[in-house]
Amino acid sequence: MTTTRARAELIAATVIVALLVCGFALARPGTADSSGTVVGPDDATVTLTIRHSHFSPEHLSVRPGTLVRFVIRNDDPIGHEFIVGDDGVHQRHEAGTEPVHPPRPGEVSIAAGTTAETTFRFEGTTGAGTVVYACHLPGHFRYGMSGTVDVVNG
Ligand SMILES: [Cu+2]
Repeated sequence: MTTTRARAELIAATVIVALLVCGFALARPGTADSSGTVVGPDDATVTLTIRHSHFSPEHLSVRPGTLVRFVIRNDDPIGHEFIVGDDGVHQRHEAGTEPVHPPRPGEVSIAAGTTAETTFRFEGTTGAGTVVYACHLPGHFRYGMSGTVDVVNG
């Protein structure tokens, strides 16, 4: 009888620990994937992969005000860049002639086979909206090397 009770208590304790671990994993901020996870409002890290001149994932959702650290792994045998920002930023880079970018918030070059990172804060002042990230090396944006970030309230 004592053994049965002890076993029942052990099972109950195991279930509680399992639930706590699952709850922690679900509530844990700072991670994101392409499955529709909303990043933020706490600071977060998003990992992007470049392959065949495309970003993966190509879509993210972020809460306003979130500071996102982008870690971008370039699996291609050629260099790329990661530029995130408003329309003006993209127009400047698409028309620009900078072959390599010094590290600026939201702008980084990623040499072939390397990983680079940059941070960007998605401000909430304009409310909900869409922010684009892209590579503006010649022809890459037109080829489809871009993605979108939905800045979502709530
Ligand atoms: Cu590119």
